[in-house]
Amino acid sequence: MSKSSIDHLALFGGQPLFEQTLHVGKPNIGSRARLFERFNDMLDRGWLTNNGPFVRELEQELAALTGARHCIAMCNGTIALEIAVRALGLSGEVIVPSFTFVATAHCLQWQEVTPVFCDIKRDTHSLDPARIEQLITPKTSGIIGVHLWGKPCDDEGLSEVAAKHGLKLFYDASHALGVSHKDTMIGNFGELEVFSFHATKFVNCFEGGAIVTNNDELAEKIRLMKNFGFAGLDNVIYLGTNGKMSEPSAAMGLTSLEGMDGFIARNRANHDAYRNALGGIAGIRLLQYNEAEKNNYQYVVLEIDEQEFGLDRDNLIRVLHAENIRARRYFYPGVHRMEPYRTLYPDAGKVLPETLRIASRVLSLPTGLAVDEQLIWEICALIGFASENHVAIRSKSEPGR
Ligand code: T4K
Repeated sequence: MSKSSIDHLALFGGQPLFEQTLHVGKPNIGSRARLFERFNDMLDRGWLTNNGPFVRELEQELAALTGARHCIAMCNGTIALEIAVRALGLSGEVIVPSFTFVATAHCLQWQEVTPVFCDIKRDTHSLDPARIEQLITPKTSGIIGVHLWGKPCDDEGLSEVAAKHGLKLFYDASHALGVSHKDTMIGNFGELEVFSFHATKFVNCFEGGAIVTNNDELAEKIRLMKNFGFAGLDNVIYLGTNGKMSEPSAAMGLTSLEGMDGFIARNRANHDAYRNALGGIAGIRLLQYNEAEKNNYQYVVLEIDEQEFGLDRDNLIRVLHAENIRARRYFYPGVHRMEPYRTLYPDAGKVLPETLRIASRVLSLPTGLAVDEQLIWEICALIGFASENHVAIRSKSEPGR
């Protein structure tokens, strides 16, 4: 159903465009038959966790996919980040973006290491190496870059600053499975890289994560740390935790990986469809991927310029949500404006102008198997309609403005 008058908008009492809610990240299941086959194998074997055969197979598959020497599967991406911080011996202060999922900072603060928030680049939404040096103090021990939206960080720039100041550098690659940078797969940059396989990631383990590294010694240490520090049956040699991935999670991960090429093809087709359908609408920038590299296209990210579009991002979100399109304001408002950071570091925002600008403009749209070209045209037609009718929408939703 298309809208020909603003009274047809669900925001003003009209019928929603979609009966069923469209989410940004509906899980990709892959082949149910293969998944249940794996569950049956697992139950027959009676081996449910603790470095089981599915976990080992998943680790091999991920190492092969990334080309890295070691992959250690974990119960989720957040624990993997915490273990990475611990294994690298980070302490004092670590430089991170504020424009990321909160876990990137929590993995530090949880261990009483101070996250120092650094601004990002306008074009990539990832750490700006040029702004790092001014934040370095004698307490700084490392940098965590985030390949946000699956767009690789400026590794050259970050490595240079890290090397110059003797800092450890690693990456939160939660969004970047299957992505390459300068023809090298993500998984091979920094000291190590961390993936997340949460249900909403395009390859998922229900809950899951992994650390990938080319450093043999580090890999050994991480393996021990995620298993309480056990080096043998009765022999604990490190302070460790329980970061193990279970067999059902690995079974899901293997099944999901088998479907990966298909998921990427669909995400890519969706991204192309959004680009075509949004092309004529002023004030919208669709974040692009570098077509010379491998991408997973798992996020469709828009920046809304209020002046040109007519509505600000939050007003557009209200229109979309009413029509059952659950667009998200990832990663608003920026981690430095969430607790405990806003209380602990109230001045952090002073050096984050780009973060504040982007956080007020960004929105993610539904993609994956839940949408197709037809749905995308309908979503984009609605966005175009909202822009064309911005004056009426604003006066009806904010009388007096
Ligand atoms: N670093 C970065 C950069 C990250 O993005 C993340 C996680 C991490 C670290 C930490 O990794 P993990 O410890 O999570 O492995 C979601 C995910 O929970 C989170 O994993 C992810 N990033 C973040 C970007 O997104 P929410 O708060 O958006 O989740 P939720 O429950 O609102 O789900 C999103 C949409 O998906 C909803 O509209 C509903 C739909 N959905 C969700 C689930 C769980 C489904 O349709 N089915 C489902 O099973 O955080």
